[in-house]
Amino acid sequence: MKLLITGFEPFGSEEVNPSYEAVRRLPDALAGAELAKLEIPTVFSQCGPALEKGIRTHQPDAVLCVGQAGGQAHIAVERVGINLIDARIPDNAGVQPVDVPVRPDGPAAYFSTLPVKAIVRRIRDRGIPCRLSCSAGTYVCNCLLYQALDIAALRYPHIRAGFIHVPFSSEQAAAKPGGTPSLPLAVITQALALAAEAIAENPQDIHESMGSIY
Ligand code: PCA
Repeated sequence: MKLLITGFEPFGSEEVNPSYEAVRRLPDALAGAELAKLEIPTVFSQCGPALEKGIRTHQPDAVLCVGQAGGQAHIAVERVGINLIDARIPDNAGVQPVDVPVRPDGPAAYFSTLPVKAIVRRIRDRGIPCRLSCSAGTYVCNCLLYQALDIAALRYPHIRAGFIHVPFSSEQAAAKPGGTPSLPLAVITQALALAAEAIAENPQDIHESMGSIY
């Protein structure tokens, strides 16, 4: 199985993005999966085309996009991408769209087609905090998740796709106020490797309760 795994370039006031820092530290192959890695611009108009170019180049069986969710203390496996952009800050091209669709006339939302619960279970079983999430927000990460699923639905129906948000790395948080949630970069990298293995091993998702009431 070939997995295209992507991380984002730094954005906002950050000098690194732990998503790509972890992605680029992954091996080129691990249990059952060959990995192709790609850095994606944190730009609304460029992220989808950059991903589709990577799909054309690498012809993967599955796509896992990864982004930074500063302020969270856990790995978040995203379940849904929505057709909405509402940017809190400008993207790296200086553009800040508010209340516009990712694709006009596109469906309201897509569910991740990765085995999201199998990924959560595998990461948690190794003692790394991880949760299933029902919202990837309304910034560039959700925009990329939506487009990954849209591209797959329209042009690459055999490709499974989805998204994981990771916290600040501890190395990055060291320069921030005390108490800023983070995980060491090595742990984030290990979590992504476990996610890749879960994707390779689970053509179908597992079924166990992971819902939330908020
Ligand atoms: N995180 C942002 C965009 C790029 C990234 O790494 C987000 O959560 O939307």
